[in-house]
Amino acid sequence: MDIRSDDFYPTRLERPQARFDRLDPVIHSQGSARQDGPLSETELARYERDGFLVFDRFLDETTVRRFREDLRRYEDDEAILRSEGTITEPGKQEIRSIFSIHELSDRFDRLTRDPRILDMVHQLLGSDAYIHQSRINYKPGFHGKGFDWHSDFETWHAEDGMPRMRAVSFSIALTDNTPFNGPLMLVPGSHRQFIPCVGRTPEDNYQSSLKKQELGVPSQGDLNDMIDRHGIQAPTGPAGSLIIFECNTLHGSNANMSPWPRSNLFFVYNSVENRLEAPFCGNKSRPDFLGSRANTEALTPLSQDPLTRVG
Ligand code: 6CS
Ligand code: FE
Repeated sequence: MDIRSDDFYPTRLERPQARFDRLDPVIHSQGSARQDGPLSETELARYERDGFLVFDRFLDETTVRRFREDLRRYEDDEAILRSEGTITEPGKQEIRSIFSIHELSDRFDRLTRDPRILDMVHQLLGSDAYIHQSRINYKPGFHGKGFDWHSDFETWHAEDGMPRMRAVSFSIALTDNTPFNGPLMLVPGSHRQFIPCVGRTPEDNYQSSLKKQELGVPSQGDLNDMIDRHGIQAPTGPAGSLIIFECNTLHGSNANMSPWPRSNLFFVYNSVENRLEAPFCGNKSRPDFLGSRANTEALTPLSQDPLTRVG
């Protein structure tokens, strides 16, 4: 397949290619707009350096408990279990991920427009934003499988046609994340380079990749260099903690061998100036629950406290 002239990050290639420095800024707001938001200059500089930020107890216990109760209801909801956006663990009926969670639940939808979150999103992306993807990753005790090392941007670029690195993930822990239940691991500083990956993408790759990702995974040589140089961090913390990570930060997680389940909520915000194009791997677009095309209006912050309303 020929590489498109508007493809700044060629990947899924026939032959290995060297990694290269990203062509996009990490923080997109410029001039005085950089200071216009809740993140301090120290936090912004850390995000620029590491590609992620951690806030302990971002949501209080009562709020997290309500979200967790919602989760428990979804596990018994036949319609949700059967929906295309619900992914089960390989070879099992246990839930691995539920996508498009903000379209299933009013409470999650309101959280996407919480001004405390959206103000940070705007400060980082330097524009209005919309939800590109939302999901809950479950990791049941004993059975929860891991996620191999990857950059989300690599997949969103190749399989969804996200043109540039101008998106950010907000991950809120709905259970405690401990060293034992397969917490998110990140490679600090990895967001500054793009790693082209080898291998042509089959149509409907997502049907297997969401259970176990085989393509869009960097070579062991690249991973070795990057991780040797930068190390690994696995922020742990109580339920309610927030991790903000840049779309190109390498991350993964181990299986959950502990008896304690681990669930994290993810909202991915994309800049309205970075809406999806045709997938750069040349395939047809993935369904909307993975990469939103239908609903890309700029989100507006809710004025009342979005979480205290009963619903
Ligand atoms: O394919 C995707 O879009 C998803 N896959 C992974 C492993 N991480 C990000 C994203 O949810
Ligand atoms: Fe990911």
